[in-house]
Amino acid sequence: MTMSEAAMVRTEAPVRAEYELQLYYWMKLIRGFEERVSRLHRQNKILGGVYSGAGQEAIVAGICAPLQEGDFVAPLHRDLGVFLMRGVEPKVLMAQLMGKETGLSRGKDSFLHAGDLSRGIMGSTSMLGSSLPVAVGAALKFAIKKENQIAVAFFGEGASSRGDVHEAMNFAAVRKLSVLFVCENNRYAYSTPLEKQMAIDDVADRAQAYGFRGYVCPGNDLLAVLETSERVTQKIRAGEGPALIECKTYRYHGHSEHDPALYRSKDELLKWESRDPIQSFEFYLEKTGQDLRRLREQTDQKVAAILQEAVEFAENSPYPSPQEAMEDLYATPVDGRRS
Ligand SMILES: Cc1ncc(C[n+]2csc(CCOP(=O)(O)OP(=O)(O)O)c2C)c(N)n1
Repeated sequence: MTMSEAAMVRTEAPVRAEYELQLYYWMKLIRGFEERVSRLHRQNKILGGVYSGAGQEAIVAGICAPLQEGDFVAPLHRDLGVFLMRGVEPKVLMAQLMGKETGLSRGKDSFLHAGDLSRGIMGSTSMLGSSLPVAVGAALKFAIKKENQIAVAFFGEGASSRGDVHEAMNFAAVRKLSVLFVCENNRYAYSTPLEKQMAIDDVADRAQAYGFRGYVCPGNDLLAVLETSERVTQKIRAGEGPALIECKTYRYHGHSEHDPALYRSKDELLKWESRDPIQSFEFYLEKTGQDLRRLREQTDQKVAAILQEAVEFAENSPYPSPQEAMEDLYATPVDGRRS
């Protein structure tokens, strides 16, 4: 069963249990992928920077789970899990990260600006917050064409202090567009702690100023994120206009793999690691009667096999030919002429 099929029938109890197991698998796959990429980065096999989202998997899984085919997503630089959950094959994503011809941009870029418009995944630019107006534009298209899809824009609390973010939220509210803004508040924007760039506690409070609802939820708690995103996406799809979900979380690694994150204490990291999204969800699954040891073993084996295949595929893929540098630079005119 695909994620969106499961989402449609998720209210029936046995299906719901199956759905939760699938989300467990997704979180494990995303964590495994993140950790493998960090290792490959140390082996100098990854093109460009690596911005690990380890520790933030419950947000990606919980927000993406109720999405449907045709919805639009604008992920953050830390969201490779969004690519996986929206259907990009792990091996293609790995090839993208290694700059290989078989990757999404056929070797022209690192992960940072990767996108896949065939799956409604917007590639971000380096400017923080710049993808939010694009997501709002996608929602404007849905409104004009009377399509019942939604656009999801992920951003960090650091980006929330940027002008683009405010313009995007204001416009989305004025036009009552179907946009879900998702703030992954991991307490640091590079080395800048929350308190040094925001005079309020919750980014979600900002929504009210534009005329829509902001929700705060514990971002390491998959069930809490899921419950909020299911409820809120339903409202958005029903035409109630935009909403903001702020998920409180923490990134385990530094801003990127070259950042040892000496600006935060070991104690702080330890506290957040003790609220690990995967372990917390395992605790829940065990309480619901799952044989956790078996489940963990099976899932780890499945994830390891997928990752192995992805790495082998990417490593064995060629780098692009020089000619490739001249391809896909401009949109092909409708009549097919290039001049
Ligand atoms: C407009 C702009 N300013 C600064 C930067 C440099 N920069 C890249 S990521 C980052 C921190 C982002 O923090 P946040 O938005 O909270 O997301 P996080 O990385 O914590 O997930 C900064 C300052 C940038 N890319 N764009």
